[in-house]
Amino acid sequence: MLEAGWTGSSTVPSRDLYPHQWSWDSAFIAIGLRHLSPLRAQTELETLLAAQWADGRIPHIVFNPSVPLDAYFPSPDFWRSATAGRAAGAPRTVQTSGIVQPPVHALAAWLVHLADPGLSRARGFLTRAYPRLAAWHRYLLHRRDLGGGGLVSVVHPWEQGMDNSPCWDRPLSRVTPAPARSFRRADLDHGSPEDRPTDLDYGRYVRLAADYRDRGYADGPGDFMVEDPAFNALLITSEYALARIAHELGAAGSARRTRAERLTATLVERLWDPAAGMFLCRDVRAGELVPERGVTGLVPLLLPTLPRDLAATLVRTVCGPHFGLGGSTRLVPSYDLLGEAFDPHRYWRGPAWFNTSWLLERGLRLQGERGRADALRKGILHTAGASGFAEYVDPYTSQACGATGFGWTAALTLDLLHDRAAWDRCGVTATKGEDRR
Ligand code: 9WN
Repeated sequence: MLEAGWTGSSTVPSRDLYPHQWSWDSAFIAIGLRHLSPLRAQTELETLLAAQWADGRIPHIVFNPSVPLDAYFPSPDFWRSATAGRAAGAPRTVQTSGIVQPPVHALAAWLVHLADPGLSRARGFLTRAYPRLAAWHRYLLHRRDLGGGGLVSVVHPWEQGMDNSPCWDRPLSRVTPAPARSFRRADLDHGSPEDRPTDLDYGRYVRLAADYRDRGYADGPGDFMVEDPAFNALLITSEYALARIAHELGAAGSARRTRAERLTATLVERLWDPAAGMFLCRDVRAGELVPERGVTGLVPLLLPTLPRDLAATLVRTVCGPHFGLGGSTRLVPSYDLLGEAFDPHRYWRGPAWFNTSWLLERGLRLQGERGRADALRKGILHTAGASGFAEYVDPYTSQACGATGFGWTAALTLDLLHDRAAWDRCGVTATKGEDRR
């Protein structure tokens, strides 16, 4: 899979459905690839970083010029990065989208470095990556704090990566859909319509992206602005990784660690919902939390300075009736099993994904939940193989959905197979001692 998806400089998530380079896919793929070829894992991240915009953003897609325009929508001629993105500093030599995806990259870079520090030092991998990763975090923290409360907002559901989650339904309902005749979806050529987002949702995605493009990709208040728990938790995890990278390069990392701790406190302050027993998304435009339980709200389990009582509550929630882990489900569903919008097959509205389950396996382990982490690890390994390394699965039956031979499913399986203690040793999530409050 990882061989078949390798283009010579990066890996496609799926040859049919997603024939270009995707940002957070590449980070997850590099995390697995480092066990096969540290050089390829470094190259994967370097290719993505080479497409960074001058304002610091890392685009969510880097287009492969040899793939026909109609193979994926929205294609380069929709985003028009080189012209519409000129003021924001889009690269001239490569075509990209103009939105972003979750910042898993510094974490990936640190893990890739640890796989072969000698090679990494000889190639100057971290020396070259560090300024770009730092600029990426600066972009998010300075240009994307649209709510003014210290957290990053996403401006499109595709930015958060869980595109069709019911968490977006409310904020998306304010967006006027682009007319169906104004675009042609390519995803339905490969995926079953019952598994994919509806035409109405697609119309809204297109409208949001076109409006952003027509504003020259300038950041400011818009129709869709959401503070998302997973996006921000991954930024915090990557900030810890950047602290490690800075230290490796002989610089001080303590300011980054302090920032990561401060961001954790802000995340709790702005997104924790005691009644739900988990984190929720904040609809910045409406100034309120979205009352939907998505897997995104469990991802802060990854944070080492999460207060102990909140971590314990999150563990109860993931194993309780809303997510069923260890009871009715073996992998973590993307959305509330009891939610009105739950659908076991439709994109991000119920099925289980392997990247989020991998993140929660790491989070459970970090929080000292070894038995639960071991069981989830087993569930991921078994289901990945049995489903043909599916893109996602029915959370009850593990029936394969979407693409098979999917990039991050293969890569993260490899990572779990390789060394379950590697994460514990990587130091990204090391705590300052026993007191984590
Ligand atoms: C839009 C590539 C990407 C993943 C996302 C997943 C899906 C794209 C789509 O595929 O999104 O970016 O066309 O649906 O939701 O998480 O990065 O695998």
